[in-house]
Amino acid sequence: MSEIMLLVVPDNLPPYLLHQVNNYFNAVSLSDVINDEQWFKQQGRKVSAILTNGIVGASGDLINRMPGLKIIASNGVGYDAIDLVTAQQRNIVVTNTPEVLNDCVADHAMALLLDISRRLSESDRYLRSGKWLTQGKFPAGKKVSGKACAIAGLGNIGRAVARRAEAFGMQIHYFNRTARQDVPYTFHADLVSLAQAADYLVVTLPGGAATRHLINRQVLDALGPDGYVINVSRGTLLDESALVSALLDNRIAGAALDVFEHEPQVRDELIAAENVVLTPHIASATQETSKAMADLVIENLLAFSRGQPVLTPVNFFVQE
Ligand code: 8YV
Repeated sequence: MSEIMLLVVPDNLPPYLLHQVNNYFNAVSLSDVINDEQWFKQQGRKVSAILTNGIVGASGDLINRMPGLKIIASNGVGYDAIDLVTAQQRNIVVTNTPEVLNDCVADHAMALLLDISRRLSESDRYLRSGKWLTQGKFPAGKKVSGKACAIAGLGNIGRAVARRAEAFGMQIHYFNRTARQDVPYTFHADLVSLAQAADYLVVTLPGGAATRHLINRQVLDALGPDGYVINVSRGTLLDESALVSALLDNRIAGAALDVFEHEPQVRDELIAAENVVLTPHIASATQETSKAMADLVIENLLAFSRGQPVLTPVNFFVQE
């Protein structure tokens, strides 16, 4: 067991990760000490590592309560909830879990896309509630194959979505900070132009202040009454009020969402709407990928504890 004192920020670590953490480190749960000033005074300086995830992250206040902090290891690819400015000022290494979740997040994006378009969840509700017996055949959905899939953010996850959409014979359009030379897809320099070209607008841009509400009323109107929006990134990307009014006014055809502005709160209007598919932030959450993410978190922390370079540091200067 490493001598490192590790503060675990989330309450709900996946069981395998929790097991590994307790196996390798002297771990303390934040919820046990959060209001214990005495603990922070006496023990806080011994904490050299924080384990967190993409949702709860680590605030500047929390980071600054631990003068001996050297590493923040996050169980997730997105690090928008971690105060990188404070981490950088304090020379704290931040690690995340890139690559290992690309396939599952992209699979989930396609599952959402197929579900909202072919009305799978809605038809499931229809059957279970007995309406097939009383009201007859369920209304037709929309064909997916051959349509335009527009991807907002062609990073690793966006490209994994594009490869899957290609297999459905879809035309791929994308928006990215810069045009990519290594893909045959159609580049759009802005999101309105991307949405105009889209039957399905799949959001895979990173979260954070710089991308907040990029998918706004203007973009949704450009998507139009036959277009669907699918979000597997962060709820902050989508202006949810604009989304709700676009859905209620039928200015877009539907939305399939894995992420929300105020998780785990989800707006009543979204829950009530039939042309919406909702999943509780599970895009990466398969048994295989959860394990791969957990293993990477532990490898990063073990490397740090041995004085070796961490495997997947967040690059403070290239924030895609
Ligand atoms: C995780 C995520 O579920 O990778 C991310 O950024 O949002 C998800 O894969 C989240 O970090 C909770 O562990």
